[in-house]
Amino acid sequence: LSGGAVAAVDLGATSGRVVLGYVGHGELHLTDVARFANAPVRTLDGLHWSVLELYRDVVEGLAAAVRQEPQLTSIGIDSWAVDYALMRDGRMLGTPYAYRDERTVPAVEAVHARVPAEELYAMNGLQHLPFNTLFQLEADRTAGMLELADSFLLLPDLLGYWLTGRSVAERTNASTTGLLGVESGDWDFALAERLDIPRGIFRSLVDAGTELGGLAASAVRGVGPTRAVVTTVGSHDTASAVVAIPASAPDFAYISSGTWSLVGVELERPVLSEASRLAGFTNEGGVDGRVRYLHNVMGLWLLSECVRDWERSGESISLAELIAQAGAVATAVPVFDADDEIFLAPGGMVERIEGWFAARGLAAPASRPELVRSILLSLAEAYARSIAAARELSGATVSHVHLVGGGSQNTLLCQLTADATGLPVLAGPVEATAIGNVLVQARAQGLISGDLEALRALVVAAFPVVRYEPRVRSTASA
Ligand code: LFR
Repeated sequence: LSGGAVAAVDLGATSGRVVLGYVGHGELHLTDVARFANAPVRTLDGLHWSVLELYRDVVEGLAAAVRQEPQLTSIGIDSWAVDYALMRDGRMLGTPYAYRDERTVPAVEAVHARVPAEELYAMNGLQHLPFNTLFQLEADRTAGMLELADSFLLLPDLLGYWLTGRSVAERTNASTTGLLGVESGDWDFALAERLDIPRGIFRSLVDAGTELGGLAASAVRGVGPTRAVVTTVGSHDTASAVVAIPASAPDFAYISSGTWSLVGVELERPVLSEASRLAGFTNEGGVDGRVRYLHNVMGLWLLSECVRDWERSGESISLAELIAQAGAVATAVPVFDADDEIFLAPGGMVERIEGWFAARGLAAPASRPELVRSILLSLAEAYARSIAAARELSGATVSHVHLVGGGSQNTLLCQLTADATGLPVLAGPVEATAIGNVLVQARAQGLISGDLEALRALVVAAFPVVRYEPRVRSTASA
């Protein structure tokens, strides 16, 4: 084992980053090389990702990484899940849609008419989310776009293809399409056939930790000469985040808290019971064949969309100040269902939250600090519900909660989560996704070795957590 430097490209729904990771000789540290904004663009035909802009930002970030670290050995890419580009003869057909686009509303019905939700769950093990790739592909099919395509590439696979010329389907992210067999871990061609999705559009699956190769000449023109190769990682951001949970014992639940909050446990085997389906639990594919048994909670999206509303009216908002004010609220605030699908689409979030209370004849939070506190409390309660359900449905033992990602810096959210779950919350690292990305490619390149527990031991040593004790014992801990 030699030690060395790798670059993690980590793309989120609101921002992306390129990070250098130094790994080996017992060392693990990260430094930021580039950060850039990301936001969907609404055009006449819906909500899209500006993927060319993203690719340019990635290439510029990698150029900076290579300048800073000429001995860079590897590059890994992760992003949010489910979204993809349709391709033909290696060219992108049109601009990828963003998963919050509403075009899948009729597609969900059309898919369920062919394959009932119960049957789908038995095959793909996924929580029903209207934006899962199979519903998006149905929308493309009815729009006549699918028949033009010879393949589809999930976004990290698209960027990997543009960098190297090799097109594959990395398995953790493929597990979010709804077209991967939950038991087999392979494309479910029988399901695809029932949905009139042609077999030919599926690329070969590869595991996280597969070397794709060096940069294509077109990429070298932007990045500069480098010996670095592109290596697949858990290209679903949540899969990378779960790799980097600083766990030293197996009895933990996790919350990967960013735009979304992904709440659950790690399992060896999927849980496919009817109760699990009804509770909205997903069995996504993890690195090293683990199962990410979790529930999607709406997440800090609720807060960031409110902030966007306020900023739209010309105010400049300090998030830290907002949270401090919410922390100082001494009265009880009302709680809403942070899982409600009405919060999925962008825009008008303050109104939608107020509308949620109004529709039930309840009083909405009376002031802005109360609204912010209500959002965080509603999230914490949704976390507690999901953790309780995950334990019950899977039989997993849970003695503490790891909270990673952006939300781990929100001290109020962490404390409310400890209170609501009745369990100690260990917060951090904030950059879990980038760390998981770094570790998996570093292992594939022989800079480190070991199973996920060994990788997590490196995170424990390098990134101290902040511990929050529950202030009130709730029954959830019983
Ligand atoms: C988190 C995430 C979730 C996925 C959602 C949409 O960033 O990847 O895991 O359900 O985004 O892709």
